[in-house]
Amino acid sequence: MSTLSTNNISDLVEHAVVFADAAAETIRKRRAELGNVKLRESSQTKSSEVDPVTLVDLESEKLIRSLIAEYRPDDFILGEEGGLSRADGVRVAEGSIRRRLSDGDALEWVVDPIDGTVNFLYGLPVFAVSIAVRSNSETIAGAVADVPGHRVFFAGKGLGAKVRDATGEIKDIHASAPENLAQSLVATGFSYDAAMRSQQGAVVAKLLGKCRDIRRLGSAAMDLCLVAQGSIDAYYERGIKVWDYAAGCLIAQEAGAVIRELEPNSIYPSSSGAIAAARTVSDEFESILSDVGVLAD
Ligand code: LIP
Repeated sequence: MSTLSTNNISDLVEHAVVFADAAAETIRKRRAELGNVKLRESSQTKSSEVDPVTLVDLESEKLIRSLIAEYRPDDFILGEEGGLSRADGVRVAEGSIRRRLSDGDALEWVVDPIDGTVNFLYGLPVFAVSIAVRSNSETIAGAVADVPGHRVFFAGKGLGAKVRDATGEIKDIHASAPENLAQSLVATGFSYDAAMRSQQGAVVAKLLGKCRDIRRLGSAAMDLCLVAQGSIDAYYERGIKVWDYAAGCLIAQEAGAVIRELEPNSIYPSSSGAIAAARTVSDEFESILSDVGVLAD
């Protein structure tokens, strides 16, 4: 459990919101400057031909890293594009970083500079900046900026979940309370690996008849924030990374949802993932996910 005081956690949340906001503003500006053609020309691929990284992903992470370095230079940052390093750039062996993080005497900032990069590339309005702060592997602060929506979701451990909307108004947010899974709107996502996507499609086929409907929005961070505000009743996904889900899981949990980080298992040997569900259907949801192989160990 985190030993940081509420004041410390509030301060971390406040800075995560400011940093996510700044990155979101840059992303909006740069997309307008580059336009579709130059944006595509600037993008490369990573784990597969359909896993893109754009120039703006890199610029966003560079900005966020610089802001964190100014605020807490001897913390560590795990970024989707830049990996794990000390915030101020001082070289530290990964083993030493892991020891300091597991000892809890340093904080880890987990950053996805653009979550939903494919949507960003195609101009679809569902992509976010996700910044989580973890102490000894426990997420204690998180902010997710909905870039097209000009709003920021945020939460601190034990402090509840909130959203600052496009007008600047701040509201508490709460997960939904559907009667049962058959009445629940479920969100999920799919891997960049074609074989895994086919497997995940077969799982969705089994699930579709057991819930109200399925949504595939393209950003884990946004899926989790929509669970937090009650717009999605339950979410699950395999094949995502900690930077995709860390902040969103805290926000959903602080909004009253039941969350679970998923370790690799026999069905998905190389894949972690996450689940977030309204409390009224979480047991039924996890039981169905187990039946269809998402949770099989
Ligand atoms: C994305 C996730 C999404 C998943 C996509 C992709 P990225 O993250 O947020 O839930 O379905 O395949 O992994 O790559 O845009 O940061």
